[in-house]
Amino acid sequence: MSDYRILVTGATGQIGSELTVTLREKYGKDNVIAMGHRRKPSKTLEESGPYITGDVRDRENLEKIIREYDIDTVYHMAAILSATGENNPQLCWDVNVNGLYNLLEIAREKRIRIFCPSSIAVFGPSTPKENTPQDTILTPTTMYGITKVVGELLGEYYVQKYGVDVRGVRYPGIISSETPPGGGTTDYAVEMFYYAVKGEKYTCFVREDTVLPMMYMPDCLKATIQLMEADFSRLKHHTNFNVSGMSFSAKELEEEIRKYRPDFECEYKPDFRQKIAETWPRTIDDSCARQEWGWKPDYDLEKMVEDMMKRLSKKLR
Ligand code: VAH
Repeated sequence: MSDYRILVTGATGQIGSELTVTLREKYGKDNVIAMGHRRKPSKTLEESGPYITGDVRDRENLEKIIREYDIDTVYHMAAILSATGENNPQLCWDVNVNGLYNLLEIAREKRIRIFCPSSIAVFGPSTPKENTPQDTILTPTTMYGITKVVGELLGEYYVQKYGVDVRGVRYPGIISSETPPGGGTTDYAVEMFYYAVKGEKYTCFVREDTVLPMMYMPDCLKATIQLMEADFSRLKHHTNFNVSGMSFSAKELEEEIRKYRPDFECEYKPDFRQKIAETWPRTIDDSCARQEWGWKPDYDLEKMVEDMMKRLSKKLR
């Protein structure tokens, strides 16, 4: 066990839900407070430890929670993702920027540590698409991407100006079997599995030749916790580490899944999310994360699909 006192915001989300359970296994269930907002928590989440509802935009209530639960570390997973963010840019800004600002101000006063995820959505059409560097042009064209650039810069400002311990990684698309994603451009890479296992035809909302950086959930959780356990004084970057597990096209994913479901059918009907996907990189250079805190992914496309098909076949039986 440990003496960490952890709050996970966005604990009912795709990453937050599995991160909460993993942190509870590692640090003790009563040391990890899960906070959700609108989405109802799963039975697993509710039964695995303390669960509260809250809104990261409500600074007073956030301060009260951090005080009452004696929190010293926040994994700030609450966010409006790229596709939802384009349908409601004002809400996206309010949650992603004002929510983080509230936490940073509390962290400045109470000396708490913050993990705040960024995303490959910080890159835009003018960024090199292959082997995208750690330090490069950030001109995102989505409100979500803009809020993540602001988050990286605001977090770094609090590191330099106030010595607050703020860390983050630029998540690629995350694939998982427990909690479906909500409102992301990369959601097709999860939905395809569900349709294949249910024996239904899938209509993919990006083109078959769309290639994006992706990561399997076990690697996502490993990167998150590994960065938070690294020696902060050894980090050159703090809030914006490039990390990646693999890159593949929607067609390559379809073909890998078909090795397990030969009758699986997939058609491609790009919608507004195709335009978002086209502004993001195809492959990522994550050498800084590897050098500064020992990052190394465990899953590639084949290994991920094999594990996902096993888990979903059991879950959806
Ligand atoms: C999204 N899953 O699609 C998120 C992620 C890189 C993509 O940030 O918006």
